Amino acid sequence: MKLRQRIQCFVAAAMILIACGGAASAASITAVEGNRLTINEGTETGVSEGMTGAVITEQSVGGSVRSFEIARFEITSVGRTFSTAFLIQTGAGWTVETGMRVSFDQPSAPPQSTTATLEIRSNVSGDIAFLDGRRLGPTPQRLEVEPGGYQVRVEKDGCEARERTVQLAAGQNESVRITIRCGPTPGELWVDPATGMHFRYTPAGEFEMGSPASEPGRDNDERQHRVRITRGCWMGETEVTQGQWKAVMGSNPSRFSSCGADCPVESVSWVDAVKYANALSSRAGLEECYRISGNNVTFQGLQCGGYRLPTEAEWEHAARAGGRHTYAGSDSIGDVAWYNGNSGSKTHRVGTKRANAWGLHDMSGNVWEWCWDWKGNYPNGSATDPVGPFAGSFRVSRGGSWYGSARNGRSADRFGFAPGRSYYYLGFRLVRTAS
Ligand SMILES: [Ca+2]
Ligand SMILES: [Ca+2]
Repeated sequence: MKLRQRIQCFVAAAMILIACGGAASAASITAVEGNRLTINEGTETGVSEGMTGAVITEQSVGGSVRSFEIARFEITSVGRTFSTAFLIQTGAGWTVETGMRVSFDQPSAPPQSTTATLEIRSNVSGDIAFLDGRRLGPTPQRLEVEPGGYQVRVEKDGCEARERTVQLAAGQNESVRITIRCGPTPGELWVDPATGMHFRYTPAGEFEMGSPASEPGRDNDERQHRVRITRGCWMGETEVTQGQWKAVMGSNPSRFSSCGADCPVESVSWVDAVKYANALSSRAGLEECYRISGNNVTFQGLQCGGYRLPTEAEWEHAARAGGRHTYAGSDSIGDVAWYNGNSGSKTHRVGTKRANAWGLHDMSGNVWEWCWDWKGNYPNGSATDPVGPFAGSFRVSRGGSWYGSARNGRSADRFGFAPGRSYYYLGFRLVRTAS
């Protein structure tokens, strides 16, 4: 039994020699001097200092040749040829001689890595990677971690965050690529195929609604407070034009009809405006956002997929477009607005003043714009998707007009008109919740 074990050991050792690149049969002792051996193999065999092995001899046993280990050695130095110090073990009466073969024990495995390497990639730039909720920074990320299970998460504003679980073993080198789906980029253009009207993407986000106490010309109904808008929207690139109104409603109520089809429609009441929104939704095959019964209008809510008036908060969020300018896109009103200082007492073609950062024109000036909300006081504290009070006397209007002063063109300014009335400096723009 003991014999068989030794033979098996030799066979295993011979295979290692081959794996090391040397020929097993050629590894034999070329010189014996005291307790030092010289073996006819050099560094190219893959042997190295510290390795151990055995001296082998062969003997005929019962008609077949068998190998026996007769002594052990440890390699103390390696040269072109190398010497070994060997441990004399001659219990079986063997003497180590030149020509005897040697075998090597399985070389000790290279030191095992106790950590794993994790690489995190994604399909977008400007994102943030998290590992078990810990913020790492933008991808790609490469880090050494303890073996175990991890939650990898990638987030980006305007995108659906995604996460994945990875299981890592010691020494593992794992690359995780997370694909996140992003919505349109802020300011991206969408053209309604049914009407040809232009809309710009306004992303979900938080902003300071209202004006700082230091803002010249502010009114006391502009208390600054934090507002969160949870839905991205398609906001009209301009005010609704006379041409767009006439195409749907068949007539043109505008005082400044001689200004032309590209000038904003005005002299439309709030009730007219919501009727137009419903008519346009119907034409585009979208859900109608208002139930209209006489002057009684019920809003289907911000999840409605059709055209509607922006809420006052959506309007100001879009006007500010992530910035802090006094007017929509500038601190100098003449850059972005037709107001009483430059209008020549009339409306102007839409889109002839500079757009704000989200591609929206005439948010300040040209015509006031109806919003959904009843005019009321801002809430105490922050708000999420506010839609204004349940009831009131005036519907909010925003942005000032050709007729109004610069202070009415401020992004924070608020005004209100009775919903059944119409004025030649008051129009609107439409918005649609992005799906
Ligand atoms: Ca305007
Ligand atoms: Ca005001």
